[in-house]
Amino acid sequence: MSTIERAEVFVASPGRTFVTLRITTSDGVTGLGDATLNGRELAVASYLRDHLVPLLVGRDPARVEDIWQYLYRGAYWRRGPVTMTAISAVDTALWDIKGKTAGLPVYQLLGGRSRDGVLAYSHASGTDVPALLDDVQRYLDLGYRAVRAQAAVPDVGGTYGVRKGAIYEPAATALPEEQPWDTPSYLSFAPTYLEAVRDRFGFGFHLLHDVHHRLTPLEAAQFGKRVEDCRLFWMEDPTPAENQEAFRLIRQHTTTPIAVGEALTSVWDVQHLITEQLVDYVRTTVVHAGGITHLRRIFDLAALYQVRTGSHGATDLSPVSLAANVHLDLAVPNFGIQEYMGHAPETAEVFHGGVTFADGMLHPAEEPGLGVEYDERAAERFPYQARYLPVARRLDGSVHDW
Ligand code: GCO
Ligand code: MG
Repeated sequence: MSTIERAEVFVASPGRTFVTLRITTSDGVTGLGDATLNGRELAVASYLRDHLVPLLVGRDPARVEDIWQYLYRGAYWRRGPVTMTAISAVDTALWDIKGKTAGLPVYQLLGGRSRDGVLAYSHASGTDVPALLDDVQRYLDLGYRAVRAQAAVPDVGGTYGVRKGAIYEPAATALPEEQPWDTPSYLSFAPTYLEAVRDRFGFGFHLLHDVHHRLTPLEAAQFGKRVEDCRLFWMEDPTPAENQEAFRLIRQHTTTPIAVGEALTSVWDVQHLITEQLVDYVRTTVVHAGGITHLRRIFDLAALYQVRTGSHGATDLSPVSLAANVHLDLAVPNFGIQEYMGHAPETAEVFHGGVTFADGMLHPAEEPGLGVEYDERAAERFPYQARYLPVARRLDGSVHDW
C-alpha cells in the first residue's frame, strides 16, 4: 500500500503571499493544496506544520473522505477559517494525488463534465465613471461575458474594489491601511455608475457588483430595489453574513439576486442561507470551505434549493485552489459562475500550469490531477512578506466592515 511519506508547507510571496502544502507518497506521487488565508497566513502554516502533518505521515492517501473526517472530527474544535483552510489544503492535495494515480484529471473523478467550460467574471474598476467605462470595455474586448463593476466614491477615497496597479490587490501594506467609508455617499453614487455601464454597453453581458459587507439590511434592500433595472447578475455580500435573518428582509424588498459566502467555511455556515432560500448564489471555495470533498457537499445541498454556485476567485486564491474549483465547477449540475481575477506575473513563475481562459470561459488542465506544479526553487526568490487587508473607518472615525 502506498502511504503518505511527507507533507511540506511552503510560504512565499510571489506577487502576494501563498501558503502551499505538498504531500508526497511512498510511490513518489505528489499532490498540492492551497492553504492561503489572506492576512492570517502564518496561522494556517503553523496549524498544518505543527498539528496536521504529524497526523498524516503513514496514512493511506487514497482514503480522502476518511482523512477529512479524521481531521475535522478529530480536532474537536470545529469550523473556523484557520481549521477549515488547513483541512482544505490536505483534501485538495489528496484529490490531486488520486487524479495522478488514476491517470485522470480531477473533474473526471467527480463525474465528468456537466458543461463545456466554466463561465468566468472579472473585475472592472475606475477611480471615476469614465475610467470604469473604459475598463468595462477592456474586459469585453478580452472576451468576458460577465464583468464586475466598482468605482471610487467621489470625495471619500479608498472605496473597496478599485484597482491601483495592473491587478486589484487589497492586501498591499505591511500593516493594515485605514480607508474611509461613507454609506450615504456610496448609496447615492453606486447605482448611477451601474446605470452608466448599462446605458453605454447594453444588456448583452452579465453585470455584477460587490457591496463587500458594507450595508445594513434595510440599506441593502434600498440598494437592490434601486438597481433592479440594471438587471444585475448579483449583488454580492450586501450585508455581513453573521446575522443571516437579515437576508430575509432584503429579499422581501427586491428581486436583485444575492450572492454570499466567500468568508464562510462550512456547510453549517451556509445551511440556513440555502435551505431558507435567502441567497441565489453560494460563494464558498475549495480553499476556505474544506476542500473539494466538503465544497461538493455544500453545492449538493444548494442544488436542492435552486441555489447556484459562484465561487470566490480573488488573487488570494492560489492557482492550485483556483484549478481545484474549476474542476468542481465543470462537474456540478448547479454551477452558476466563477470569479477569475488572474494573478501577478511573479505568481506564474512559481505555480506552473492551471486553468486557461478563452472566450469568457475557464478550462482546467487535461493532465492527471489538478494540473498545477509548484516550483520550489523559484519560490525561494520570493520570501514571505507580511501584508494585511485594509480596515475601514466611517467619517466619524469609528470602525466599519471592510
Ligand atoms: C471578491 C472579494 C475579495 C476579498 C479578498 C479578501 O469578491 O473577490 O471580496 O476581493 O476582499 O479576497 O482576501
Ligand atoms: Mg467579494
